[in-house]
Amino acid sequence: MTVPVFSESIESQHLRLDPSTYENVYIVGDVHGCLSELTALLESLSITDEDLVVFVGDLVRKGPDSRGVIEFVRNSPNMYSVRGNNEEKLLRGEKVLSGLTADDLAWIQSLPVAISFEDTLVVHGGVDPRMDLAEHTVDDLQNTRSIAPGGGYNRPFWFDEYAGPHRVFFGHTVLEAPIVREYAVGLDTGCVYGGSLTAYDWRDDSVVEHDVSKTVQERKDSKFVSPAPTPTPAP
Ligand SMILES: [Mn+2]
Repeated sequence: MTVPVFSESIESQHLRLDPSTYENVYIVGDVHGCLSELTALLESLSITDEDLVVFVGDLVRKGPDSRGVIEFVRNSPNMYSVRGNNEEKLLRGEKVLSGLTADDLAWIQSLPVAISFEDTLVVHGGVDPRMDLAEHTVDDLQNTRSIAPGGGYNRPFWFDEYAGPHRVFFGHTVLEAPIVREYAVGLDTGCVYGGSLTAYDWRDDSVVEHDVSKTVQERKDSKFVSPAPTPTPAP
């Protein structure tokens, strides 16, 4: 088992969990305020207090009920989330969400930027295979996507090149379908853009998707990323 090693400032925002104390373990993609979709997904999974639910961040913004999602996760002792770039925008005052209290913001501030258990690492954006994990900043963990010159949406993305040692679960990059590879599992299937909300059953190694019947916010198809080009071959 490889425990991730971060810089001191990240380590203080790294939550290490023990999955053995939970029955089922699920990791859930970007929720973006879609409380009813989240509730429906968790109901379909028959989640109880004995199960662990970890979110990849971006609980908030763009969808109809960010505050409701915050309340729901905050009041669920068996649920944890990393802080995504959209939570960070609220903390930095770059975006404002009406109705958020000082307590809500303090809770958002308290969220870790990395959660890990066994060989699993959950971050919002990703890890950059060109750097040592210990060199990553909050911004890196929340926003890493393209590692091509010019960045943006140019391939390759970090998960096309990353080869472990951790299995990194991430959101941030909106995908046509979940990406499930040996060392990278992408779970943002664009719930708020009329895609689906995806959970990964960690014990069963399987994907559970909840289809969203209505599009909450339009998104250009070009910004949905296809799972191609070439999956990392299993060694
Ligand atoms: Mn997102």
